[in-house]
Amino acid sequence: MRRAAAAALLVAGLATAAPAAADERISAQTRDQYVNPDVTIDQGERLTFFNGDLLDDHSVTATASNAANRPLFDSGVIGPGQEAVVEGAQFLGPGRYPYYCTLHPFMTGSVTVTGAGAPAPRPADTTPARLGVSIATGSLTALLRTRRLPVRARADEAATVRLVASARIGRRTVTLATGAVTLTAAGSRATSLRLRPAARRALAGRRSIGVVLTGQATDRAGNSSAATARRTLRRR
Ligand SMILES: [Cu+2]
Repeated sequence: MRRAAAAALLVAGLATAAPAAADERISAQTRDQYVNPDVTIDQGERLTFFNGDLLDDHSVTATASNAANRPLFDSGVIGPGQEAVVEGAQFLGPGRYPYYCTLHPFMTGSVTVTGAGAPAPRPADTTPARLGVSIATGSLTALLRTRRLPVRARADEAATVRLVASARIGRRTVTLATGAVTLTAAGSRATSLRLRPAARRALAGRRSIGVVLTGQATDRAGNSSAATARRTLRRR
């Protein structure tokens, strides 16, 4: 008796946790309008976009972007009579998410996600950030005066970038400066690395040096990638 009751509770629990079975569909019609712009889905539910407008292409594209600067969900541009999955909607948590048509920004709507169901598990991110680094000065004089090396790092997703600048002086490779920058989203960020005192002494009397800047990025999933920049710094 008690066991049966527990089993019944378990079944009830599974029923509420399981993703909703029903699909939801946004449709467009002639001309340049969504038939049902405001739709409601449960978490994990599949959302599709049917373009019933015989005269134009349209999309369903989230206004908000993710950390990689891509729309939270997007059907892509769909031709007349075609239907496509609104990719990304299955990952959304509860809330209201405005969207628009990338070809006709006056076409707008919203996807409301209820607290029911569960978001689809995201596929593991195994792609490292595309990283670029650069040295933002060519002046050895300025480096010695400010004791800072201005540099820039850019990546196509959020990442922490560790930076090491070194130079070959005589037969030795001298570490000039180290540091790190955090990119909270795709983009570019400038910083300056403090020149080590030992490096400053090693540079005294030099007319020019070849600086190598190495960046190592780690994205939010732990994937790493590297980039290198070289620049000759001269006395000015
Ligand atoms: Cu459109």
